Amino acid sequence: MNQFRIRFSAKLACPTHVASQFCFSQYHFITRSTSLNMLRIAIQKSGRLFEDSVALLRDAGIRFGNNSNRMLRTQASNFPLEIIFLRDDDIPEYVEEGVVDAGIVGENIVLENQKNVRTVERLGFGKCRLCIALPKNAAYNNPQSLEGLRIATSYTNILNNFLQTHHIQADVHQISGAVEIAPSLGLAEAIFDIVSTGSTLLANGLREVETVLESEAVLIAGPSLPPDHQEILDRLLFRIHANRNAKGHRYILMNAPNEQIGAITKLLPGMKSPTILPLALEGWSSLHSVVPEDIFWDVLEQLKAAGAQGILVVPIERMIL
Ligand code: PRT
Ligand code: ZN
Repeated sequence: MNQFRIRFSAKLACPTHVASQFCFSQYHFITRSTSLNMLRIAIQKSGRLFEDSVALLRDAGIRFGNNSNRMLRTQASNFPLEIIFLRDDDIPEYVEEGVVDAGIVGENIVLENQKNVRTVERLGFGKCRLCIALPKNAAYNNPQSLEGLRIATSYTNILNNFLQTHHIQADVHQISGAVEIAPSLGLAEAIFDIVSTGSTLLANGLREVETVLESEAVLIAGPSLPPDHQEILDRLLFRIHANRNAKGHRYILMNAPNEQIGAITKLLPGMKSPTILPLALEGWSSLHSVVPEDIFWDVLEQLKAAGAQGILVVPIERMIL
């Protein structure tokens, strides 16, 4: 074990040996990322973000083994990427320290942990909101209704920011789990926690009164990466963007009488302009274009009304703008 490893072994958290000088678990053998000529990315080891994080990388064409045998790191076979599996709460610190170059984690964790990291990309999964909730019959008009209340939460930094912004004095109680039961136990009059469907609040007789943060999974990176690592991150981002663009669009092909081409072309947003090819049938053409998913059905109806026939809609695998 070299000195570098020993220095980090005391600093980084392992789930079972937090800040232990004498722990020799695999966590403590993760050295600074700069020593490797590849990008090192941390994703959640298990939990709500694990599957989507793995899918994001695999959809980007990156091949690696899964962590079904509870391994802590793996190397991609076809891209200069090493994947480290961590608890989500530890990811911002590992990124700040430069032990990993990048990480995928909930924005709620990034804002709460207050580490020196930059958000490179919002990823569109792991969506949830951080809300204040009160017992369902408690009065609430505006944030000032929270004055003097005891509020239970695991997100004290985000909550304190919100209270300060609204000049509210409240008693913030930090608890690490099962926040929803705090009011029924008489520990607090309000809670501040993650809500997704709202069913947990409902089951505990609570109602959401204020949304403080809309969160989703984000890709974070250290404040400045070595140029070769930044270049690999840019390549990864390029692939993520190509997939996202493709998912948001459909490729559309149709036949139309030549006299309708002008009207139909006006309806097709396309990437530049539609491709128009003559059909073997005199007076007819085939038009090809790309249509954004969110306006797709409206455009389809208008195309039909404008005389398009034999309309085919095809999913796009990758789209580079
Ligand atoms: O083991 P590790 O520390 O890595 O994971 P964890 O247990 O701390 O986190 P995990 O896997 O539960 O969540 C990871 C991330 O997913 C969170 O940090 C959020 O960014 C995001 N996320 C999305 C959620 C939810 N949805 C969610 N519903 N995180 C937690 N919840 C919990 C919430 O705490 C509450 O208990 O689900 C309950 C509420 O859900 P509803 O649907 O009843 O409203
Ligand atoms: Zn966690």
